[in-house]
Amino acid sequence: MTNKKKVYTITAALPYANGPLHVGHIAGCFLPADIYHRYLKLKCEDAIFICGSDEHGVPVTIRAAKEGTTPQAIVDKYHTMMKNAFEKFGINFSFYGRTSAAYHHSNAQHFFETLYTNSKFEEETTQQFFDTEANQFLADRYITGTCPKCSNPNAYGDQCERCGSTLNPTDLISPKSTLSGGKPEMRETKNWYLPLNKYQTQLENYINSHLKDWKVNVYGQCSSWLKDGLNARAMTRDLDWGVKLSPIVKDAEGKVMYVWFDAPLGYISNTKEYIEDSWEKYWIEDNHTDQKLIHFIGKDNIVFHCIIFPAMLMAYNNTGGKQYILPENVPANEFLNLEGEKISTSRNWAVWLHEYLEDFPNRNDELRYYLTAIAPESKDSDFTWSGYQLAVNSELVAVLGNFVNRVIVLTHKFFEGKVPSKNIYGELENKLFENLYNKSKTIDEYLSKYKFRDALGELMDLYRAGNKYFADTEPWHLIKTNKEQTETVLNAALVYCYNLGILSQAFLPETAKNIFNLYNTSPLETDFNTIINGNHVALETSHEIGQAVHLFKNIEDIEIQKQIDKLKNNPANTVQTETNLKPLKDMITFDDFAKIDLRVATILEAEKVPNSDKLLKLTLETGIDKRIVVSGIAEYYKPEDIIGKQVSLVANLAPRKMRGIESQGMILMAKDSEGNLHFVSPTNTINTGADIT
Ligand code: B3M
Ligand code: ZN
Repeated sequence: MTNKKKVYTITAALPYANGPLHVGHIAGCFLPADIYHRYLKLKCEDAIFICGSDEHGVPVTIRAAKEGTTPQAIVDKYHTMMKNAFEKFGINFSFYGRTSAAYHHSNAQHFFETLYTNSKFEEETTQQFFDTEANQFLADRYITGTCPKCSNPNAYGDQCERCGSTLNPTDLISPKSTLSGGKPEMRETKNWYLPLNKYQTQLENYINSHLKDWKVNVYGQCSSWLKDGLNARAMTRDLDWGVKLSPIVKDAEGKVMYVWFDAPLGYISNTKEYIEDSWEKYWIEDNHTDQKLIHFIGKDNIVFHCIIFPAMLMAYNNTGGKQYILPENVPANEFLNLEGEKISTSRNWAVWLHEYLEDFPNRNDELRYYLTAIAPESKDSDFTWSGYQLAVNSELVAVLGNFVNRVIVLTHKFFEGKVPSKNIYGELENKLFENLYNKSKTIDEYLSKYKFRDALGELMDLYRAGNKYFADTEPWHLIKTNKEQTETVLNAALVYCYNLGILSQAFLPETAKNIFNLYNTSPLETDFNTIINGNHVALETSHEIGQAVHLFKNIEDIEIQKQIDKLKNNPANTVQTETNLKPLKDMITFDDFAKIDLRVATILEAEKVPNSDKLLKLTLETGIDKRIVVSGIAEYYKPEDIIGKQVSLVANLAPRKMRGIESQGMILMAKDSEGNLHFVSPTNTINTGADIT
């Protein structure tokens, strides 16, 4: 038991091959997974990092229909695009596969067959919409109609995007097939269900055993699902795009596996394809191995990884065959927003990874840094271009790059580019290294608990301490009076900086490599462990280092403005027309209009109005006074996110009491087609109180 050898399988959610990757995907799971995998490798652990494209599911077929091509052509295109972007960005998968590959189909079929022949499925016949013209059953997304709740004429069979209600296709008033436009008819169809209820107790025990080591958001979602009681869920669909059921399944004509049945099996197929001979070491229980399976995902995938996939594995294990291990941890992230709004691929409100790589060549670590520093680990977070610029300029350039540069430059200036002798370290040096040992331990601890943001913060503190050491010792003055002492200072700084390079590898791999290049050397495999075990890696006296180069460059305002313009001016965001425009109001005269006093105000404070889901109480600076305005925006903006925001204020509206609070004016909001409210703000920051004319 105690001598079991640990092995790790790290997975990142298989991205759908129906569009390119954006920063939300990267921050959500790929980057933390990559950092964690690199960290395990630095610790000399046996770890593999498995991912691949998720190529099935209705979204792919819809995309294909839209682009007038086949699903295979769509997934070929996006699989290649994503794989290239990952490679270029330095997400270092051990293996990146795809679920349309034959090896995955046969693995998923074997799994399904095993459950089928061991009677682990329940067969159920239901009525479903069928398009007689297109001659196929209709997935929920293929049916539109009028929403019974809000009368939106374009609601989907699974959801109304205007009022947010979850729907069944049969709830729609006058349903229509999106394939033929015709009225679908009801037909009987048989599907195979996994009775999740049969695993309720086993799942409860499993989830409860992780009360302490799983993130609260993950554990919380799971227990609330379990509390509601689990039902049987269909694991097959009437579709022709997906993994076909094997021929031994009776009446399987025209059916494929539900995409959430085959996709998680992709983790296994891809491992098998990667290491055919030793895949079982990572997935199948045995007496001498302690397997750790860690799934990095976004919060919308929690139930699939923590309930449904484990239930599938439990069902398989119950057949008496190979015994699969269950996920050890599922450190799901929350969402990353962009400039205060939800990332939306359809509105093109996104920072696309392939575009970033083109616009900011050789600046991978800058994005890795910023996305880790703002990682949505425990709540949603916001990517802003100005935040990115600030992180690069004031942290990477001013703190990290500056320290490394000074170490190298001073060594050349005073000691011909050779590591000077250490002489005897004094109090300051001992303190410097003591801090290094302590913080490295903390970094190790944070990383082992998936707290990447905190770990990175500690690392940056170490770079800051390097700058502080220079400020305290002033080698540029010291050299004039005490050469021996200057040797000690630069020896300490060089060694310290090299050790920081070693610690930086998991977060900033390119930067670490650049540091090692500057030092004309590279670390041993065991060096990371040396440091986190409370020691440091020394350098040989007289070892020659290379010439200084700047590791990072400032990001100029103009580069940031270009990105913001690109976001805001893209056609999908500007000429998006409302589907349900309201009719024009009666004509008014210019004098009528001129009565309205409109001006720019800045939000100083914001808080929720007690007992109201909708209202925020805002304190506004108008330039001439400070005033309270109550605004119905609580569902769209969090108080803490809007401090400092400039808004348009109707300043001469007669005061009104709302929930006992006097509201002195009204701020203008624009309502999008989904009913969400957005501030109407100046495109550049201007003086508060400015007239809106
Ligand atoms: N493709 C959903 C997503 O990308 C899905 C993940 C599959 S992981 C097995 O959000
Ligand atoms: Zn609705």
